Amino acid sequence: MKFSVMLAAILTLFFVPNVALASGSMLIIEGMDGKAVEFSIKDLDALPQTSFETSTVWTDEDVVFSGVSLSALLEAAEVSGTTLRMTALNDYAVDMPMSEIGDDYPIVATRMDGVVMPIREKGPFWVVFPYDAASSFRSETAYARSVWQLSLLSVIK
Ligand SMILES: Nc1nc2c(c(=O)[nH]1)N[C@H]1C(S)=C(S)[C@@H](COP(=O)(O)O)O[C@H]1N2
Ligand SMILES: [Mo]
Repeated sequence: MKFSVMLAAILTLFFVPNVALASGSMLIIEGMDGKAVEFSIKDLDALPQTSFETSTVWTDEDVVFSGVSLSALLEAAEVSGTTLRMTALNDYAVDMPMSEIGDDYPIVATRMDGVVMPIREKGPFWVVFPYDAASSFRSETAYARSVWQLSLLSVIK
């Protein structure tokens, strides 16, 4: 076996079990001034973690989402404003008034049931609400804001 192939195999074995599947993707956060900060899943892991268990319209069973609350993330990125645009890898985008962001919801989930989510399972970053906690979270508005494959958060106003 070529050394480079062997090295690649060893690195794969070493990293795959946890965050490697998702670690290629970065979440970009852009402020009104156009300044952008990139967060890897490891960067998100270093911030205070929030989690909740809930049913969803996307899963058969209740699941536990964990990650960083959107408010904590925006604070860490030092951005503020009145309207947040959330954009996905497929260019789906939705705007959310920042006044409707709670302390604990939505969260940018990095894991479902403790496991990182590959792109094909709506990861690696998925904006989710505690849907069971209030009927307002089971609304078309909240579903439209449940952006999976999140790639960019930008303050537009
Ligand atoms: N990445 C991404 N997230 C998305 C969407 C999308 O097209 N792409 N659609 C949104 C809208 S408008 C709604 S109502 C729900 C729809 O989820 P469903 O397509 O599984 O019914 O996901 C939201 N999140
Ligand atoms: Mo929707």
